[in-house]
Amino acid sequence: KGGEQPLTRCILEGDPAGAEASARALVDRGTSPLDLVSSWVVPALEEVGRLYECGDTFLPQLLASAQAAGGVCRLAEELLARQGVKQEPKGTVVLATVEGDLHDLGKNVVGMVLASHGYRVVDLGKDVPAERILEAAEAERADVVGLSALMTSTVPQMEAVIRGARERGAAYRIIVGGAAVSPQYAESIGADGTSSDAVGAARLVEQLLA
Ligand code: B1M
Repeated sequence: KGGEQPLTRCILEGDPAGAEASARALVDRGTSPLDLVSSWVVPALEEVGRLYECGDTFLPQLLASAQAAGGVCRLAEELLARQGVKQEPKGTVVLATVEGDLHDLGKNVVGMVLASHGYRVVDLGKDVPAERILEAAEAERADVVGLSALMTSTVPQMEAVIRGARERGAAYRIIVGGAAVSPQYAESIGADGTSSDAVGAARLVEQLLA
């Protein structure tokens, strides 16, 4: 959507307070929490990423933009939690960004969309070692484990988790995603599926658990 929206501008400029105020204004005018993230935050971050890749913006600005976007995501999560998905959860999804990788904005969006689709989401955070993911998956009786990685240097960690799960004879499914993951790569490491966006991830989980 248009670059004139104050929320887009505040994320691009890395202004967390302004971003939150603009997000609240959008919600007051009827924007749903999920729409806030998918229609405004994700496109703004994509633009930030494009500027960074072109060398038109630098790491400190990137960090500030990520903070502004993260604040809006937390607000959306709070609003979603307040709306409350009351029915019995359709299943449990354990989510993590793999070890060595600090990129968690995309994973957080995936978590939000899954929660809004009625799943219990156990989010282990970012930079999570394979062993911890495997232990949590067992302890939480996961139906699906979702792994996110944004860097070519960290995607091999996904393979480590999948190998560990197979060695343990785990019954849960494992899906992978994030900008550094291609469908070919997902297939080559034996993942049960991949998706390039959060709504696709929720659809994938529904298919796997059908
Ligand atoms: Co970094 N970073 N970063 N970064 N960063 C990338 C990933 C990079 C591609 C930028 C670039 O150089 N071109 C590059 C990786 C290069 C590579 O390996 N190929 C990179 C680098 C190099 C780095 C540092 C090394 C920079 C440095 O320090 N010199 C450093 C590494 C830190 C580390 O992890 N150890 C670093 C740091 C950071 C920040 C902390 C500043 C910040 C992250 C803040 C945070 O996440 N809390 C950051 C950001 C913001 C980016 C870019 C610009 C944007 C990522 C983002 O949040 N996108 C990114 C460039 C890019 O991707 N174009 C870049 C928005 C988000 C909503 O999308 O995460 O793709 P995304 O998630 C999507 C889908 O991928 C999918 O659904 C989401 C919603 O639609 N998805 C899944 C994600 N996970 C999924 C899981 C699923 C299914 C779908 O199933 C389980």
